[in-house]
Amino acid sequence: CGNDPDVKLQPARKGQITIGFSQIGESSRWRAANSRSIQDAARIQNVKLIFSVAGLSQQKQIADIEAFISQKVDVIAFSPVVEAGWDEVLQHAKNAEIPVILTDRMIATSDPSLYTSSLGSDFISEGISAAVWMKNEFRTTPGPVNVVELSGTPGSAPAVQRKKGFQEGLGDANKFKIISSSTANFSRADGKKVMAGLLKTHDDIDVVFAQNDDMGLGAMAAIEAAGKKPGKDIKIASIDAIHDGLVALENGKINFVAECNPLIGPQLMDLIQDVFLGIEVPKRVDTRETVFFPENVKQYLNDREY
Ligand code: GYE
Repeated sequence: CGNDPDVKLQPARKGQITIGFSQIGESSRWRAANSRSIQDAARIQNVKLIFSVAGLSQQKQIADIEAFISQKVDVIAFSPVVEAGWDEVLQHAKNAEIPVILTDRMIATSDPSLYTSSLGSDFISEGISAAVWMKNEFRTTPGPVNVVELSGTPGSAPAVQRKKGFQEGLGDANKFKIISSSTANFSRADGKKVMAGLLKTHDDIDVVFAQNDDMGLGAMAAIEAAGKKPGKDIKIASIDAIHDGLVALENGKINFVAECNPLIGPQLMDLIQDVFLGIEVPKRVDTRETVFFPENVKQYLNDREY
């Protein structure tokens, strides 16, 4: 394969790589761990990292990426806060011949040539895992089983795809009734507020599907405040596997957690090195993750730093 005359070699670049990374915000332990992983990996690889944080604003992310283009960085990487609305700025990067790597979250575009590769979790299978757990957990319950979904940032890839995966996983198991699906913005405080409201209007909630641990932990607190037992009277499934989520799982207050791994720095740096050298990279790289139950969580808890 090495001597295929049709393979066009990119000019190999030399020297230190400069990358511009635009982070969504620093709103949670998951996100902070994600930022730290990228910063640590850059340091280890001696990559110059220009790191900006957008406070959950797409407008700010676009401005940050435009700034990276003006600074002529070698590679741009970013975690897009929402899926839609990136074509224009990515076209600017393409015109400037700066490769773009999407991390963690995906974009929706009709032109996949606007990015070189994407690296992140399979949000659809995370949603499917939660549904499969639920079908198992309630297999002897005749139903209906009343489900409340707490979803993440509207229009973001994890919110859209986890919902899709969850529905796909439930399939035609129509004893499950999603009686409410509301956003709590991936936030613990919002999860608590939204769940408290739902508990006032519904006295028959059986289970919560929280699209991340923070919202699940917020729901857990609201259920306790309403005098019910989370994990027993109302069960909870969530996604991420941050330390607090795993502790709640061990205590039986959350029943199931699908992992979404934020520690993608080393994989990102590997991709960037290849892209910089002109080595062809896969269009999609999945992060590896697992699922947790009360029975298998203990051994993982001590090592969980975020
Ligand atoms: O699940 C959530 C965070 O984009 C996958 O963002 C990430 C999600 C993660 O706010 O906790």
